[in-house]
Amino acid sequence: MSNSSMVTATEHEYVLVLNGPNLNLLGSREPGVYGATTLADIVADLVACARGADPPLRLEHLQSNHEGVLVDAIQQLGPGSVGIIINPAALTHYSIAVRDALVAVNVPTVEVHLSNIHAREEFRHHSVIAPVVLGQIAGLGPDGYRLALQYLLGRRASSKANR
Ligand code: CA2
Repeated sequence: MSNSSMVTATEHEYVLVLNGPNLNLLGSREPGVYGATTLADIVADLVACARGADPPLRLEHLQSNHEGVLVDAIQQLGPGSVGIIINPAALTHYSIAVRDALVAVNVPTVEVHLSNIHAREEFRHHSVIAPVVLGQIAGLGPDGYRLALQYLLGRRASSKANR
């Protein structure tokens, strides 16, 4: 098998990255809370990190301001993925629909928040998503996404080693 076809053989593997309402505004408003990095910057960093993995993998990214669109993405793209990285944004605090979709697909999932939701207003302290995911990273800014990806890559490597 040539090198290029070996790479192709692994490129069907992908991590699903989902971002919820208003995260399309990153970098343009409220830099004091959410920083100056745009969502495109965050995704570009994740794509580079995923490509540099051994073996490389793809990223499927979706940002939506609509709960049902995110639920559809979890249902349709979740089952074929290596794992899910999700910043549900405000949906974190009340979306039973997103939570139920994550439970239904049963894929390793990491919840990410740019800000430390536990140090902010009381209504942000509770996540309805946290109990059904592997873990939550909050307050580390854009690095949280990369750390989540590195974690999922490590999980993929150890699950392959144990086959
Ligand atoms: O810290 C996070 O990542 C959040 O998920 C962000 C959500 C917020 O509702 C969560 O409590 C914590 C808000 C995303 C809105 O993003 C904006 C970005 C720039 C300007 C305005 C909103």
